[in-house]
Amino acid sequence: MFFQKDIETMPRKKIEELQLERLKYIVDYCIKNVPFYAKRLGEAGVSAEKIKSLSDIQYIPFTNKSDIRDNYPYGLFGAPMKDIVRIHASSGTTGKPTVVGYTKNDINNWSDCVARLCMAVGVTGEDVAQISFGYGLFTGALGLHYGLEKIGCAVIPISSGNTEKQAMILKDFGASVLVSTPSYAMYMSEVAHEMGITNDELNLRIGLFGSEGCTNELRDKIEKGFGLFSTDNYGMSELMGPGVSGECQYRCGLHFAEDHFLPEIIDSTTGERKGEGEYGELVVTTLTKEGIPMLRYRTKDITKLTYDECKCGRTHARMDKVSGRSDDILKIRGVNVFPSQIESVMANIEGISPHYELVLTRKNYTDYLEIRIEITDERLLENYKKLDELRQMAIAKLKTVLGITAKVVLVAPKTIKRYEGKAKRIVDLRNENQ
Ligand code: DLL
Repeated sequence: MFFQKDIETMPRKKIEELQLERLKYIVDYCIKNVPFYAKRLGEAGVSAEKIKSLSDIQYIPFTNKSDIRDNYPYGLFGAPMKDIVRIHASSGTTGKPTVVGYTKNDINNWSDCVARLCMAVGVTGEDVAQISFGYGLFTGALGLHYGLEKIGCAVIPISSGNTEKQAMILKDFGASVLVSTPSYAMYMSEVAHEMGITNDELNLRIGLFGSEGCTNELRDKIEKGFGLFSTDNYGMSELMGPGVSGECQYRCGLHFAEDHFLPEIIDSTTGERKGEGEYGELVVTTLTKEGIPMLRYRTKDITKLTYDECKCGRTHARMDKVSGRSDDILKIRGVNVFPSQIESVMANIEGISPHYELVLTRKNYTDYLEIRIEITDERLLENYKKLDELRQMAIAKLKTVLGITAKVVLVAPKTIKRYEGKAKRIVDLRNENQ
């Protein structure tokens, strides 16, 4: 199903013409309305007139998160406060948050983009959607909320937290769509089953999961746990929030909203542009945003792009699931390891749950990785031989995939911390152990 079929299935050539026109417009808009960009683009010798083709984007300097922080809170806004109707911010773990603003047009475009990804997996106006993302400065909840309302869904704005109540409402209100992070959906299904709620008593059919990575293996477990079909959707506050890209029912890549965003892939070390199908850091230019336009924003997320038409008929570029963040790669004894690789290995071992934590330590200038992971059956703790066999098997499988030996610690069920939003799975103690 489509929300804006003409746009979503636009021939490639037309998309590129539209993007070129909008790229020129946004460069001009930035120069006229954001002093930071006027200076930067002036120094780089870039103006709208100089952009003759989409590849001329390479002459525009990158924008980094630090540029937004340095201009805290409103310095990069492109519209006066009288035209701003919403402010969000990303929860910076260190220092000040990254603040973003939206005009009425931005909110309208944002809800269109979200409505597209909801309809792409079959959400209709008959659905009842429980939004279990945290409402507030985080863009996840309100982003999905406006998009779902736009297609006529009945929205339950429960926010995150109080998981037993979430499970009760899920059942009593007959929610057919669940919106949350995948890790919270996993946790919620465990709690619901502990409360004696069976999938037959639920009306769930679709999960709209996003805001953090999720391997296909973990996705399968959540789908079985709740008896639903789910898609992954991607976004970030600096670009808009959710709605930047999302899967359709075929789940072969996340469709980019290319009429609003121009994606590129670069080598995160050299900044060189990479070709179709090559992995690298995603860089995005917003083509229509007025509140806080972004030119070549470095997302730090690692993925690749393809421009083939999808089986569903959509023609916009598709990005692969995010495999990690360029600043998230764990470099262990010289080997690059993505947490998602560890999750995939673990999910295929019988007897091990999807709840894990990666603890990094350093001794004598050497890095060590410890994987703490829950077993599914508590009784195994009394059978040392079996427990050790399971542990050895996990170590061997990890070694084959990662190329390094990790320490595996099997812990009792329900001892690893659960999260109601994005899960924090990495505990990095390396600087403390130095
Ligand atoms: O997480 C926006 C969002 C909300 C997207 C709800 C989808 C659903 P931020 O809090 O600014 O915004 O975090 C952005 O989260 O750079 C990625 O590293 C990560 N991320 C977001 N979606 C995905 C995803 C929202 N589907 C950062 N897969 C991004 C993997 C994701 N990582």
